[in-house]
Amino acid sequence: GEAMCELPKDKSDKVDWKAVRADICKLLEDDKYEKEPPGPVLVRLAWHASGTYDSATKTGGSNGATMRFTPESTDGANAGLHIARNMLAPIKDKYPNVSLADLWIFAGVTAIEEMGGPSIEFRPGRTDAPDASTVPPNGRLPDADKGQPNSTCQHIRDIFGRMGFNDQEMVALSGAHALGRCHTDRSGYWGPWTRAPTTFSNEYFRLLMEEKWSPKKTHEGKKWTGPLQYEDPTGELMMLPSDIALIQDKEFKRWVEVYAKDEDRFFKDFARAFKKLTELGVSFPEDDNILVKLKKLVLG
Ligand code: DDH
Repeated sequence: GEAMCELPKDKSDKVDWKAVRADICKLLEDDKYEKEPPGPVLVRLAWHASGTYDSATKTGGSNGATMRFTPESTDGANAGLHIARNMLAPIKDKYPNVSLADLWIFAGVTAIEEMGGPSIEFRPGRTDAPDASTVPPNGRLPDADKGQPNSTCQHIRDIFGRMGFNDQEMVALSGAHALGRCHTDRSGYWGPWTRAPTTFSNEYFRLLMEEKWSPKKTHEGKKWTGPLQYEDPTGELMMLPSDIALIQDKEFKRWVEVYAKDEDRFFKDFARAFKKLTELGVSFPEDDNILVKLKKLVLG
């Protein structure tokens, strides 16, 4: 009968997600972080937890919360993300039925929405790997200057293609750089992309199209000795070589133009792509239920 087809209920069924959300919102507004609100780094945590996915081997991705383990925790690309993980630890303690893997993604999604971005459908169901046996190898996340000067676009396509994204999705996802900033002690780069780094908008695309970007030469009156990055004429805003690559490639630039002109379109495409990103390699109970029902239909 019907009961036999029912799968064991996930622990996340017992979670009051509204209450979890309220606690994430409290964190986002905590005066303790007045200087640098947590929203952007929480988005980056969700993205880096997910961006290790390899569609060929079906390894990596947000399931497992493997960034707790080495070598992933020490991947240079993840420098500074312990800050985001530590911020969320008390919320995990308060809601033991929430997996860390779900919490990292839910925090990112909540942060995007609270910073004025699109609503993104969130589905719980990720589980935490008990040990390091499923940790993906380091080096799967994009590098801001790999392939300079001629094959940065190839690098972007290699990395995001491996996850299963097309050009349009790659550009849409890059729009997250409306948020946050680079920290010299994390990535070696410096500065924010936009003047409103805690507001989710299409500002990143508008700045890419409208500003004149040139290699950064000085910083606070001294010679810039960091890696190649670009600055606007005021020197206050920045772009990475991988950001500039999006206006150097005809196919990428087409989408930069679309999103610079049409914020609604950007929000729609970003929401879809971010959901896809954060669900790579995750199997949800409801998907399994559909399979069980289909099998029942076919096999009787
Ligand atoms: Fe990013 N990103 N990112 N990024 N990212 C950095 C910061 C932030 C690249 C490099 C960097 C995405 C794509 C790329 C966010 C979201 C997303 C920093 C600075 C570097 C470097 C880190 C630091 O110093 O603190 C590169 C390269 C790519 C690429 O596509 C080629 C994507 C797809 C997203 C996303 O969310 C979908 C956010 C948010 C930040 C700001 C973090 C902060 O602390 O502020």
